Amino acid sequence: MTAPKPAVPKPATGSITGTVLFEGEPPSRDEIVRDSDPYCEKVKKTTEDVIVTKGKLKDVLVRIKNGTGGTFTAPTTPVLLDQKDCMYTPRVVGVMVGQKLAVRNSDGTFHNVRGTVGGKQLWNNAQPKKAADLSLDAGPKAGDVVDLVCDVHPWMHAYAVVQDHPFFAVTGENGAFTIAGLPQGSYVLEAWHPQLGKKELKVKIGKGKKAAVTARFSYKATE
Ligand SMILES: [Cu+2]
Repeated sequence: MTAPKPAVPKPATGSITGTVLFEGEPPSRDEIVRDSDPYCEKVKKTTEDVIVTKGKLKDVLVRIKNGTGGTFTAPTTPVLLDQKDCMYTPRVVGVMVGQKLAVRNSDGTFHNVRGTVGGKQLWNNAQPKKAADLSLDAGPKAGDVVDLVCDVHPWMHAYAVVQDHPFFAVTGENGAFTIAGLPQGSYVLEAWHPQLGKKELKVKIGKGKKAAVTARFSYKATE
């Protein structure tokens, strides 16, 4: 008997490209009262809970459902979260299980970085001005969402969403996302927004022209 030849894996070329829409009147973005810290108060900022530009929704993490993409190792490069003008930039990031979060303080003031998953604390670190970047472990398992807050500046809030695969993207102001390198197959595509919640779509990556799929999510304003 001859052993079957090991399959030579072909690079996967499937992709999902799409847009996240927000229909209706977006919530107003009020100025944040930041006079508890004179450094932060110098720059005016409005709430970033729901950012809609021309009907497109920012800060949506789009991914294929965890557990359906195969086995992948995390990149050794950390995901960078900056604290600038007393806000987190970006506000929503995707991270892989085992990947590090690098948290930077670009401000001339003191922050503390506290991370929780479902109310359980992962870490709590002081970060004075000019301190080195923090290297933090992201959530221990796929599906976790790490809430990052600063107890000095209670308006600061960021979210690190944990995946077991690299097939995710976060929308910018144009609401657009692209997920590339997907093998042929059927997937559940999930969209998650910190305030507006989760939505799902079924997508099928086929061969040839059918390997490039478009998808659209739509969130609606609540009455
Ligand atoms: Cu702070």
